[in-house]
Amino acid sequence: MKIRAKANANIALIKYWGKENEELIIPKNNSISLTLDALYTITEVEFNDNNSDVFYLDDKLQGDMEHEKISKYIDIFRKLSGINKYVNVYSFNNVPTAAGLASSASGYAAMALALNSLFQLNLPKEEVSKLARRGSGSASRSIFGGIVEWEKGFDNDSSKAIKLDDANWDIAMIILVLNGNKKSISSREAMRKTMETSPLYYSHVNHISNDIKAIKEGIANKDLQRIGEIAEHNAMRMHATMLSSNPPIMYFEEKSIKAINKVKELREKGYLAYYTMDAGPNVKILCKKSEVDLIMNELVDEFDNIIISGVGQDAVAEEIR
Ligand code: 2P0
Repeated sequence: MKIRAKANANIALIKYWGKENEELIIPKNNSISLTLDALYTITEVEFNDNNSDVFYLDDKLQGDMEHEKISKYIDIFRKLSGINKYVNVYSFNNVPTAAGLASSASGYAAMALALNSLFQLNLPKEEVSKLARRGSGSASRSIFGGIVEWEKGFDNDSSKAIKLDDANWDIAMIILVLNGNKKSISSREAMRKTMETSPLYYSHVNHISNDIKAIKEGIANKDLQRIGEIAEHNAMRMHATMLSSNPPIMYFEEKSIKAINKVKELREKGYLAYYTMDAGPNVKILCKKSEVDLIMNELVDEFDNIIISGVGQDAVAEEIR
């Protein structure tokens, strides 16, 4: 039996940054994201007759460290199912891996959903979201399409994602890929350092429940301006916690600042356009789907690697043989 799963990446509008529990990946705060159809991972899994797991990413056999990480992750499924078999994993990203374009989110979401079928757990999506979370926090949100909230919860069972809205309305995201290289500091390490050393961290976290409440009102009213303003402020506040870490953590590059200024210019021209940034220099623009073409006209002369994305659907898995 071979299972193929597909999960879309997501970009947070209210960011996850910092863990309450490192082992179980329980976050400090709730987060809210938009699932994107243009960025995704496809993962195929099958049992093998070896005595180890084998992991290929984009047709490349991965090194010892990656194998160790994936095996530890698959152990969760072996334990839950009581099936002590090893697995071949073949993952394909259509996203530059580890460049702040959420490849670990789609990666672990696809993996969790595929292993859920392979190990015959057949758990509902909400449960698979908890399993995806154990691989990478943001992966919990990629199990669902539309606009998704990861409820931080307080233990393994209560920390899970839920769908807030299908987002079947006039909303899209434009991604300015400014640097597709692997990032210098992983988000896992960066969030740990931020929590340990930034004097601003807790004041940021204390503000997040207000952001969540306000953005949910914006979502319920399909009010892109409200959603965008809150998302922009939340993202820059998160980056302020990184900049105030010791030593400072900075994902901004010159091109990121240029892109942010461009988004402000778009707003001055009357477009609804808002920027957000994650653990990498790339800038994502939240905008109306109906204005994507016009906004693209404004961007193409200045930026050469641009991805346009609509709203992604729930992750799916199927048996392929
Ligand atoms: C997010 N990021 O909410 C935030 C915003 C980056 C900035 O989730 O340690 O790869 O595997 O749980 O999920 C990136 O962190 O971290 C992330 P782990 P993850 O999208």
